[in-house]
Formats: sequence, structure tokens, C-alpha cells
Amino acid sequence: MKRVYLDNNATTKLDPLVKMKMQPFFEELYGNPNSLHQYGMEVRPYLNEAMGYMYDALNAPDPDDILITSCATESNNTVLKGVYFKHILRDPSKNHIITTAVEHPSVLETLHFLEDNGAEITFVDVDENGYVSAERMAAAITDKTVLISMMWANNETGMIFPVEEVAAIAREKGILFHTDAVQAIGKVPVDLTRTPVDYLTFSAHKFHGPKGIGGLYVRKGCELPNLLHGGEQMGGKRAGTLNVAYIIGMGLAMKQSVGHIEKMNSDVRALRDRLEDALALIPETIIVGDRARRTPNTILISVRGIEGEAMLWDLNRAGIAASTGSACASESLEANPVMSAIGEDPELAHTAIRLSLSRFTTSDEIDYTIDVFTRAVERLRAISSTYAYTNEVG
Ligand code: 7TS
Repeated sequence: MKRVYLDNNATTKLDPLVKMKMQPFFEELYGNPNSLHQYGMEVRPYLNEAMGYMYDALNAPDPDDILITSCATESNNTVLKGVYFKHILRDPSKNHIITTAVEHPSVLETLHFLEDNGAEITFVDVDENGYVSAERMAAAITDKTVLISMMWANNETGMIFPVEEVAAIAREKGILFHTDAVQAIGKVPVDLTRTPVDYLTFSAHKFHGPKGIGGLYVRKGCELPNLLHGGEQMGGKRAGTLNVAYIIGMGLAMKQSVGHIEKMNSDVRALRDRLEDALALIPETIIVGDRARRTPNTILISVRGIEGEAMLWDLNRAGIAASTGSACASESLEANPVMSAIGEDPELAHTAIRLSLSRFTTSDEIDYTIDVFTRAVERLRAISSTYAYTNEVG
């Protein structure tokens, strides 16, 4: 059966070049880089090369740190809990954190936990396009604000948030600034020399690297206490034996995906727009957010009257992988949280379907998806009108 993968905001296919680069580190090059013998020493240059790729891809100044973590969830926890321990616990007069209402659960749930422990959190709502303006974020600032955490691009809608502007406002007011850039790397230019970000989260499996490895950029002077205490790895800032193969994979994957940013914004954007234009022709559909303000690979569409899960099932039977939103919540038949936050008709939140492309998506796959999606809507609408008719007559 034909298989089409359109759930790249949940995870991506491993870049074949990355897989090749990682292979020797599962075999002969298995030394622990912190060991003093040849086995340990021989892997270090490869690690240094991978770290160099990441500094280059983010244009991160040399004195700053890139910590390796196990995932974006760990990076987000490190920043939020670190700010709590370093700043809020020591000076409760500065206990206020601002974020958006549509962050990933690894930010929202961590902040709810900190709220239970005395922090004051403002969750700034998005507008009807799923956007949060810099003015809206700035309006939430008080004398007590210590940190602003705002994702660079939203995982559900693809909306790109005004991170550069908000980071500049935070810097001017002496407030720390964190961005979860998981959905931005390889899609939106990220330049840490130009943008005054203090902390930036990323995760390899969102840009064709392996799962279970991520990173946290920390600007010099903004160091935080450890989340994981233990050995002296990563300069003592994050304990645990380094996952050598995966770090090497993440470095190359980031270099590759940032190198493909133009292709993403031309070829992939053109495929996404073609798919979106075709789906918009289906009566009673809503596509969330102005596409010029979205990452070039994402569509969040609502098809009135059709449950998102029913639609996913039909697509899946035809070999197409999509989602009703974040896979982190998709095992429950819950309303899409971002759709709910946008404040649409509550019914629409149950009809959301996310389609997310990658640089490996082909034109044939898009043609096939347009055809299957359109027929699935017709089929499901026919079933629901027969059902409604039977109910009326019966
Ligand atoms: N931050 C954002 C913005 C995300 O989209 C995700 C994963 C994470 C953090 C967590 O990353 P991890 O490395 O800890 O796994 N988002 C999704 C999604 O949208 N569908 O499935 C996973």
C-alpha cells in the first residue's frame, strides 16, 4: 500500500546521511568520551565537529553554551525549573513568568507545577488566527517579571511568533527570555548573534535527526542550576554519559536541515500551498492562521461536522499519516487545545486535522493526499447525513 507521511511536526524521518554518519558509533567507535584511553579519545574529534555544526547552524557566539539533553522536554524543564531555583526561590518579589497559552505541554505543565510552588504565571491568549503579538506579551510584564518563555513556532498551527521583538523587549527591561524553537529549526532563520535570546530549546527528531536527543542553548552570564546532578559531563552542567552516536547525528541533522531552509521555504512551501488551496475548496473548512505567518510545512484544518479522529482513520486506511494535533495528547479523544485557545466554535476544536510536510515530501504524495482527503470528507459527510436522516425519520 502507498504510504504518505504528513505528521512531520510530531517526528521526522531520519536523514539517510545522518544514519550513515551515526553507524560507526554503534560499532567500533563505542568509547566513552570522558575516558582517558584511546577508545575515549578517538570519539572526541567527532563530538567536537558535531558541536561545531550546531554553533554554526544557530550562529551561536563561542563563549555561550549548548548543553546536550535527552529531548526538548528536558531542555524546557531545565530552563523553567532552573529559573525557579536560581531566581524565584531566592527573591520571591520577582516570581512572575509570562508565556503563551499554546506552548507545548512540557512548558505548560512545568509552569503549572511551579505555580503550585509559589510562582505567578501569566498565560497570554492567542488571537483568532492563533497569533500572539509582541504588544500583547509586553502588556503582561510587571515589576515582578523574571522570565518570558515564548515558542518560536507553534507545533499545531505552524504560526511563527514575534520572538525577535519580544526578546528585544525582554532584554531592554532586564527580563530573561527563553524560546522553545523545536518547530522553528530548519524552517525559520534562527540567528543567536542577532536575536537576544537567553535560552533556546531544540530537539533532533524534529529535523531528521534521531529521537531522544535535544539541546539547550544558554547565553553566557545566564547559567542555571542543573536539572540532573551527577558526573562532570558537559562541564558539570548536565550529568550523564554522553550519547555519542546521537549527538553526532543531531549535529549533522541540524547542519543539513538549516542548509535546506531555502528549499523548505520554496519547494516545500509550494507543495503545502498547493495542498492547502485544494483542501480550502472543500465546503465548510477552516484553515487556521495566515499562511504567510506560518512555518512553510504546516496546515491545521477544520472540516465542519467531521470528527478529527474519524478523518484520521479514513486517511490512515489509505496509508496517509496525519494527526489531530500534538501526539502528546492524541491518545485521548480530546478537543485540539490550540483550536480551543483560539476561541473558535467549540465544535471545531474536535474537527482539527494537522498536516505537516518535510523536505522528503513529494509532489505525487500531495496529489494523492488531495484526492484521498476530498473523498474521505464526501464519504464521512454522506454517512452523517444518512444518519441524521434516519434519526429524523425514525
Ligand atoms: N516543544 C514543541 C514545540 C514540540 O512541538 C514538541 C513535540 C516538544 C517540545 C517536545 O519534544 P521532545 O523532544 O521532548 O519530544 N511536539 C509534538 C507534536 O506536536 N506532536 O507530537 C509531538
